[in-house]
Amino acid sequence: MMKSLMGILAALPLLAAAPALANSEHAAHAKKGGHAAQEGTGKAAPAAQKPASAPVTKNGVQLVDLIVTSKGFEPANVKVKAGQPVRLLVTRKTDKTCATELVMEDLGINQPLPLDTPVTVEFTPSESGTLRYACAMDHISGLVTVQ
Ligand SMILES: [Cu+2]
Repeated sequence: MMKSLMGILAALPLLAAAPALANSEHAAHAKKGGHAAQEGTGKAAPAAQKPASAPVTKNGVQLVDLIVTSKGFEPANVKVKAGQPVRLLVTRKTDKTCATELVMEDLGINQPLPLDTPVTVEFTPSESGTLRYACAMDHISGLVTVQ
């Protein structure tokens, strides 16, 4: 009885040290991975470049302004809360890209984006996750991160 207990106690410092090592390795790996992901793919990944920005909430509706520029949808990644209505106000400000509509397949949304005209896209995300939207040909895309 005493001996096995001693064995467990002796093992504890090892166990305690292991997660710390694993964490620092993981962090380094994640940093490397993120960097490589940005440089590696030739295809633009606008969602990875900017941190998600939080929307303004008014009368229980999460208001998100999106503009379409030559760089794509800006911001390309927005963060919203699940279970609360979201209203995207999308204004296309360039005629030089093919992003003339916003298609969000997950929600069956296909919203034309007339030039220089704000249009609203409304939905209520039911669960946390990532909603992707893009132009009709899926060249230019953005993300709504639901938490
Ligand atoms: Cu396109």
